[in-house]
Amino acid sequence: MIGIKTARAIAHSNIALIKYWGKREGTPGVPDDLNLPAVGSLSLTLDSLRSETEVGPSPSERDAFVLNGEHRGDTMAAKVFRHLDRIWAETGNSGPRPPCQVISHNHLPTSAGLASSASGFAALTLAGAAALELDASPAALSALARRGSGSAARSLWGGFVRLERGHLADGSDCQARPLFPASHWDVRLLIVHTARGPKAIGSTEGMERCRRTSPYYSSWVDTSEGDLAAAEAAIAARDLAALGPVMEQSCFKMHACMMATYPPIIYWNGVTLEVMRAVWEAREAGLEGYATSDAGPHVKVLCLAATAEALAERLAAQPGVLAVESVGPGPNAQVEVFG
Ligand code: 2P0
Repeated sequence: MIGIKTARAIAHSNIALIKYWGKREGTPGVPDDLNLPAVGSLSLTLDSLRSETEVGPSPSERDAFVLNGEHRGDTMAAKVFRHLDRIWAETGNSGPRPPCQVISHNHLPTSAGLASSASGFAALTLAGAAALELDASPAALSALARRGSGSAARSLWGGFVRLERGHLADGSDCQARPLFPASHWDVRLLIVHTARGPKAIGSTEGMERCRRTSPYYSSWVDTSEGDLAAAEAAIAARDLAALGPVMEQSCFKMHACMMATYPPIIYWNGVTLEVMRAVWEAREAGLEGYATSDAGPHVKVLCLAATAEALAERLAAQPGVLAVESVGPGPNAQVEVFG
């Protein structure tokens, strides 16, 4: 039996300013397991919201997964071990993968539209690759993280990160790259919580339903590259008034595409919409913020650090809002190997 190391990784969550939604249709002969996105995306990595994952030899003959102190044997555990199998396959080792123990802590609500899969699969990829001694570049690790979850490819780096759609059938050019570090721009993302509990429909299923049934899907895909270029230029110039409208429109195009599926997919609740209106009203009143939302009912608002406190206070006073967290740009993911 081949011995493995123990490695621990920390990866921070990210929120897409220009969204990823939809997967490329499979190429004959290429496994769907590559999880190739139909569009590129651009995100902000978040401080304080993070996953910490340790991968090491299992004390028993079987794989074991512990999430937030609880042993899991469900579909989430199956996804974790499938991802370790992918990493193992990349090492070129023959024979079965040694049984692993994965111990993970999510310092954020799991599966509530706050991107736990992004930080979770990024940390798992880094810790798994170090434990199984895969020699791979950061870009190759990003492509590997993408196979666990598309948004995870972006969580390897801090600050502003872009994931290219890529065009190669094997997905090797579908990798994220850091655009600007966290220190580039002192912005805040206000996370406005509007509900408790997990989301109603998983992203993977939602994306597939959009591709199959939404009449707006092709427009969504066709307009993404232009949004990415405009957003990247606005971030380079630290121009919030240029970034905000593109970012809001990317969000609304994605949700319009979802709503037009059959059956419809609506991740928002009434409070979500009221908060968005409150963001626009605050903007008119001189508190500049721009809204986005993901596969869940929470609203995330991008603003400058200097505006964050006053805007957060105003949004927290909105009826139905449960909490508002102010989060800054986060750092690169890190990994440490023990013995
Ligand atoms: C994003 N989302 O760009 C978009 C915006 C949600 C809305 O990436 O199927 O968990 O595992 O590749 O990454 C959420 O989907 O999806 C997501 P899979 P993932 O952040």
